[in-house]
Amino acid sequence: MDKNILMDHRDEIVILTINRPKELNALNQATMQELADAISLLAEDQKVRALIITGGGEKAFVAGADIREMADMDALEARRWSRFGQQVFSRIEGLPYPVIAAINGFALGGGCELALSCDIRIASSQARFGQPEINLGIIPGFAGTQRLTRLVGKGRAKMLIYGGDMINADEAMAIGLVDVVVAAESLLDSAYALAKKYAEKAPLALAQAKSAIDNGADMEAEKSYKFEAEAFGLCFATGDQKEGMKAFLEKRKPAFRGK
Ligand code: CO8
Repeated sequence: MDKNILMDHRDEIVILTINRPKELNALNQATMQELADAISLLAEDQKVRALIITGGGEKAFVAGADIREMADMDALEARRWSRFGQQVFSRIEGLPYPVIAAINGFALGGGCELALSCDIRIASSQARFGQPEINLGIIPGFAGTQRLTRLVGKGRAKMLIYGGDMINADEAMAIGLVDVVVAAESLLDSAYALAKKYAEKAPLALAQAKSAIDNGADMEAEKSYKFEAEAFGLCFATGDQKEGMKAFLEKRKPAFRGK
């Protein structure tokens, strides 16, 4: 069987490639299952400090869920498929370290939704974004109606979802859908440099920051401040906090150990 997900471990950073280039990396159920299995392995791996997700080949990050496979689904199958994809993407979002989408081409439908489940989106200037589901008579089903709205606001999410048009990388940057745009040839190096930078920080503190930002966003303000205070307090139960502050006072670089 072809392997549709490739994983390249480079020290403490993993580059995960969705690799069905002939189908523009469209997510069929077999690929989604492979992705789920890969994420389970990554969630268990104590050595990983950052994950980069990208697409195989020149043209696409991921051009969506596999239309050929969905064409004959009934409503129950479609709902099951939607829930499965949502759960896999939520597990990506919940990984306790930074996840960077390195968007090398088309990020459409489920591909845009995959990018939305990552912490940070770096796009090649050749990338194209969109939620074209409406053109197929459906709506985004891997949490795109929710994550896109939270990220870019209702009006812009509705324009993308109602219109089904593609936008380029600069337009995506202007609405906050991507965080950085770089030349195609430097995409992976830029993503790797960012991953490396984060990997050198205190991993437990970084995980608490991620949890506070992601969980707090859905809470009422005062509750989210309390949540932050809990996360802040937890940092003081780590050796890394002692080391970070001691190193500052001793005017040296901290040596974080993730403990
Ligand atoms: N699914 C299946 N196959 C695809 C997909 C896809 N999403 N995208 C591209 N392909 C295939 C093409 O069929 C083609 O295959 P073949 O060579 O066998 O004909 C091959 O990839 C190359 O594609 P094109 O020849 O079309 O390449 P172009 O450069 O001409 O066009 C586009 C590139 C513009 C990206 C075009 O391929 C396209 O419009 N693709 C579909 C994009 C799309 O509509 N995506 C959204 C899909 S729906 C979705 O993602 C819903 C997610 C939530 C699911 C919830 C569960 C119910």
